[in-house]
Amino acid sequence: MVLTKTADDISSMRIRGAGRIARTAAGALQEYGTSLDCDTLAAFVREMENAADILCGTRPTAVSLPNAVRFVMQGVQGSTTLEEAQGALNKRAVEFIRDSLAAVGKIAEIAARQIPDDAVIMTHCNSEAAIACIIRAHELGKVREVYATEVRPRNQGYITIQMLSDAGIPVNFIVDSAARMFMPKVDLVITGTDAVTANGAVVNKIGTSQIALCAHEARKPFIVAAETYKFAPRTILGERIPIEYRPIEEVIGSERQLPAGVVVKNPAFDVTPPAYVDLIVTEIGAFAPSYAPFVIRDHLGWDTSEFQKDYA
Ligand code: RUB
Repeated sequence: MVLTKTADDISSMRIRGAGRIARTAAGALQEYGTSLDCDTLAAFVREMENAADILCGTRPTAVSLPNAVRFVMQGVQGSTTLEEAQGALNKRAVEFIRDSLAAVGKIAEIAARQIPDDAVIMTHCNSEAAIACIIRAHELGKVREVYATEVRPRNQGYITIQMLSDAGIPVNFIVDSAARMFMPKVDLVITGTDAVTANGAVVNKIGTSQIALCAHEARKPFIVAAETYKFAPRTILGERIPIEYRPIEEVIGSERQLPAGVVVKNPAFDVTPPAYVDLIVTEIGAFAPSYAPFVIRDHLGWDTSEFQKDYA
């Protein structure tokens, strides 16, 4: 079944990166809804809610996933007839995917203005939003070279260096632990994000916070490229972003024997405090991390009374 396959592709990271995960989930909901043969609105909503739960359970950290699912499902849940629900599902899925892709272009345009001429840029992990910013700056003739990290244990850095090389950008490929050594050579750091919390903290690939710390120490701007659907509404009520821990085989490989009692830990993400983030660039503008609650309240349109009932 397409839905189960998509869920598996996301949890196994064949589909990865917060934006792509979100668009894939929206598309999977649309496809699943189209394949359903329900007689009543209630049955359709029930099936769709189950599908939404399956998708949201695949990766816990990227808030883009529940935000995308919620956006699409609002159309289904707010309908009064089966036909209306099916129409709303299609419309909202198409809208989400279109706006998500457009957001990346707008972010790139805004962020490129922040990049000085002859810039040396560091990036971490593989973020389509961050890479779009670098490529746009390169098109404007502003990029001298990029330092891209390897990103242990899943090595997303290889995808990044391929994308940058394909765009004709000179790349230095470094191991994650070399970030501080090369920080004096860079003008700024750009990463993407899986979630921005209400206090402006940035949750991104493990190692991001170390790089942000190094950038802070070296007085280099740390810029985050974030579509507004990467902001985490429920953090307004104090909820924390769950950090995904992945299988230890990703770190040690299946063949390596460890001494008895050694515990391997493999967190996939970490949290960069707002104090180390200079600018968050979204499709609605570039601002300080302290603006995060306003994005959640005013732009995402989350009314806290909507989920107050969970805490009643
Ligand atoms: C990917 C990652 C990316 C963000 C943003 O982690 O941390 O920086 O998801 O990416 P993983 P994008 O490889 O574990 O999914 O800008 O493409 O949404």
